[in-house]
Amino acid sequence: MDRQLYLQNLEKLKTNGKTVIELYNEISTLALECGLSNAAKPAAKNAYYLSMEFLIGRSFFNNLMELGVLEETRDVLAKKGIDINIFEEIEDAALGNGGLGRLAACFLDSAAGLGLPLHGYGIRYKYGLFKQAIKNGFQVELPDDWQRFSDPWSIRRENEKRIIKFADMVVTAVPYDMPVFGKRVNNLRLWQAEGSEKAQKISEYLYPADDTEEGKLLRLRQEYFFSAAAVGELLDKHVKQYGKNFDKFAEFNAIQLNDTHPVLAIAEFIRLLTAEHKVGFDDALNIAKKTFSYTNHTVLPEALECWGDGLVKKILPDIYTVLIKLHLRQKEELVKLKCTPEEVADMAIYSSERFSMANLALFIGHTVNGVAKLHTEILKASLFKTAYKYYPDKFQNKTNGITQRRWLMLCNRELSALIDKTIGSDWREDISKLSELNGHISDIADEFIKVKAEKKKQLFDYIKEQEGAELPNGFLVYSQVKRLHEYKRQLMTALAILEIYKGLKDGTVTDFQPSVFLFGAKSAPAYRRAKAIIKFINEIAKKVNSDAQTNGLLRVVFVHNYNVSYAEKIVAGTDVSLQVSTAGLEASGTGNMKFMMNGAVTCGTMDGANIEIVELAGKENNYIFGAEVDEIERLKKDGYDPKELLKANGLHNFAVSALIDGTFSDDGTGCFKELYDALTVGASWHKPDNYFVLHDLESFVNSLLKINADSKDAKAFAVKQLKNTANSAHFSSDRTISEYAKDIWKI
Ligand code: 26Q
Repeated sequence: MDRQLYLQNLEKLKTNGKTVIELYNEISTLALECGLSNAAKPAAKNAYYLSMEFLIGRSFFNNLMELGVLEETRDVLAKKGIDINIFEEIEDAALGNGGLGRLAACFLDSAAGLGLPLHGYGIRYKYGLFKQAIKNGFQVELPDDWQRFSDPWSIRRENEKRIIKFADMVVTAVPYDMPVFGKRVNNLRLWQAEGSEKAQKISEYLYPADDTEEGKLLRLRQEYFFSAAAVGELLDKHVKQYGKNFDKFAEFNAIQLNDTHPVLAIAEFIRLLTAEHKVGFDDALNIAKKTFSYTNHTVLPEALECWGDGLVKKILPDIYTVLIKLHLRQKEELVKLKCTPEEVADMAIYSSERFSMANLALFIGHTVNGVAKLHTEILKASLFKTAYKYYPDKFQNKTNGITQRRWLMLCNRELSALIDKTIGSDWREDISKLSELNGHISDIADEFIKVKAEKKKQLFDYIKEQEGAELPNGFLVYSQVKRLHEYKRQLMTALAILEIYKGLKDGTVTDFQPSVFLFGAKSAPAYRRAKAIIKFINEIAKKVNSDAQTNGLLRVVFVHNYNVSYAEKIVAGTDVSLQVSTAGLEASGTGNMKFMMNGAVTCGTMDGANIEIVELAGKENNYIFGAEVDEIERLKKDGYDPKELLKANGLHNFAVSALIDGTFSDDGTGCFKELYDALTVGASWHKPDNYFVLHDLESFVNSLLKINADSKDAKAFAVKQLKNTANSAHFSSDRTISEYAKDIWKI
């Protein structure tokens, strides 16, 4: 079916008496057929992105846009008396936790948009990332039953099932294909586990953690399940097409490992080649080395997965044998390279009874990449220092990106229209053209101010509907939306708000532009301090919002269920993007790029991609504060005493004391005291103020106030915001994916 036929069928569609869900399914199915009719010829060489997470969000609007029928659909439905926005009720597919999963979704979008053959492999979780409710200020997790509206964008492939064997059970992996539309139609294949009740459990839940080690056995099963299904299928396809000529496998296939989670794919690949296809171990190893590459997304060592030998031996005995062989072979190779025993231990695939997935990926991967310049430098200088010494040529940087189709064209039609009007619409095909805006910034500042005001109004309306909180027009919007983690320092923002609040009350902060601080964040359910921070922010919001003396100037809103669709509204309606991680700890960040593209200034530390953002958009158009990596290193080495700092700084002392002096209630849980202790004496084997919150707090508050003052000159401030949009093309995932395609996958 082509576009014309889709529109004819849509015109004919009977809508009377149908529910939103029925209409959603019928229109999606029509559009899917229209999209599939245009499927591309199979490419000679394909790349595959193996990822535990694909945080795709809502497909409806995005797919209609990619198929070039969104506006027409809007019009046809309007003629039938239906507002297309009713489909906002449709659940997001939240098959990911945060940055890593959303990046995977942006990459698929960009590859299809550019016509590059990149396909995804992952898990079709029955329940995605939990829905967050806030009860009494605390996070409560509710199941995310995203398929209850049915799933019209997926196609179950009954004939392409695979059998995955564990020592104690057999599981059927059933593929569901989600086409990815663009210049070509690519495929995201998600495997669903079927069979016994125990088997089905494998694809029941997404792990709602981004660093903890709970539920190890089930997670190991998940990782093996989808990795084995993917490489098994790729090898079978190869045999069908080219026979058992595996030397050519890497000429036709590139496999990217999204962090350590799918690294068992390497062991399974070698197991299949040697055991099933009778390839010698050396040959199998060499083929693997030409096929796999690995991306690291975090420097936190606890997030690099290791598997206990007992567990692996028990449920995956053949994989255990392959891993031990790989370990022995690696040792031989390292001895030949004249590594010291310490260096061998540091890079070992197997040590202290555990298998290190990162070390396996570093040994086999032909390429290893970080996700922003600073992050890649940190990998080379510390986390993977030894591997870098012996395999320097493997290391590359690939700074992250975001798809401008979802994160500008779809979520900000008004700004997109202003860009069209100013420089023409070529930027929609070639994002590098966005820089042409640089020549027109002061001419369009006034119009931009209007667009921003409109997007803010839409955001405030949505917040009113979702949260019941009414925000006055004209407020400056500061936003911090991302996973809740101590290193991301939402606690520092909370303390800064308290200091500003106090300043407004006692008159030390004057001439303040009315401002709202928006937060959105989910905490890993077992991460106690992160949950305490959510409660703390909610308590602050309650107090600040109900204070008649100041609530005309300062508001705080914690949105109760932050997700991709909420993000689309927040990034468009924000003035100031808060990216305040402890320097050295945020690998890249991608939210920072979404805000930048939509014309927000960044208030942030020299961390992750913030560095590249301000390099391109100009330091003078953004607000950088806080310790840089070198200083953090020095503070760690020489020691740092937050208690001294509190003694010397009354304002900080006031804000931190609010955790324990009865200003706020933690409902008797003691969780605020734990936050206080973490800042002052240390918690969980960490040093006091492990994330240097108090160290950076003063410069942070000054930065927030400077932004507030600068915003008074509306035009000058709009110019800064527009400079960010105009220079954001580099952070398109089109650029990132082109680099992967050229430098790593050779597709
Ligand atoms: C590890 C072990 C056990 C259970 C879970 C995990 C786990 C799960 C998810 C470890 C890490 C993650 C996710 C990490 C992540 O989202 N990292 C983010 O990746 C983005 C894309 O590259 C970056 O922009 C962010 O800076 C980085 O935090």
